[in-house]
Amino acid sequence: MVFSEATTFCFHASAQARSFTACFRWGASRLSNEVLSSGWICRAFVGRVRCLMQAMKIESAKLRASAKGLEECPSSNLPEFAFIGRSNVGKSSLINALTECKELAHTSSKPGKTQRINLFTVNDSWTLVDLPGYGYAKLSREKQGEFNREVSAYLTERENLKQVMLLVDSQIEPQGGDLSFALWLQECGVPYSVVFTKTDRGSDSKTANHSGQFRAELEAYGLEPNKIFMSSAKTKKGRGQILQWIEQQLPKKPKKKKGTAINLKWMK
Ligand SMILES: Nc1nc2c(ncn2[C@@H]2O[C@H](COP(=O)(O)OP(=O)(O)OP(=O)(O)O)[C@@H](O)[C@H]2O)c(=O)[nH]1
Ligand SMILES: [Mg+2]
Repeated sequence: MVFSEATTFCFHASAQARSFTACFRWGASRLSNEVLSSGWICRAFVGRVRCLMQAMKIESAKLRASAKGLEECPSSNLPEFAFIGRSNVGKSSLINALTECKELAHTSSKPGKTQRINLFTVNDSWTLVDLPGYGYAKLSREKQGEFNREVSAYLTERENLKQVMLLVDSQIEPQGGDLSFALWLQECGVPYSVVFTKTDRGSDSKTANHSGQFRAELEAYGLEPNKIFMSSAKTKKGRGQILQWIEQQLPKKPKKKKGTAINLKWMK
């Protein structure tokens, strides 16, 4: 092929390519306009996301035991999810928000309300555990020491403990006590996740700032929680994500086998 022929061919080819591209663009824009204007793709997408995000349905939640220490905790095969954190961080309130039972766990604006290991059975298949908080200055040294011993024994020796949810107040700057607790959990090999609480209380930027600082501190200490959640017991923010994640940690229920249809007509 000589130069001129080649140029003509190139011209035709590029003209064809342009018209093909134009055709394709036109077709694609018609298609996307129609699809979008009908709302079909949006609805399908949102529906799929909602379906994936659907929180576990809470059918029942009841107090199983209120134990002074590990020895008093009834033995159980159900997976346990224990809530720990500073006094007043919102452990009992979050348990009530998750189960949608306002008075399941006792809450108070005064710190030091929960003083026992409270076990709540949910859907007869898993357990939420409300623990006494740490760092309540007004508690006598003796009492605080007793709590620490009992809670530590529970956290390190309870065989069916699946995950510790370490609650951290999103409205205050990172506290040494919370970081030390995360460090201790990691050193003991106890699986844990972090849940920032009370996100409704301050502006989004304040919440993001404090939680960001805390995450940076975790990283600086080489701490790696399994998950990090943002939550509010008041607005129920994070409820869906926490429940969905808990559900993923539960043993899978065996699927019911479809029975073979038996034809009994021949017996007549
Ligand atoms: N605005 C707001 N207040 C909250 C939230 N969670 C808890 N609170 C309030 O914080 C206070 C303490 O809540 P609790 O759930 O009793 O805290 P706790 O961690 O169980 O406390 P202790 O049992 O003393 O360790 C109460 O006045 C709650 O109403 C929240 O998400 N938003
Ligand atoms: Mg409490």
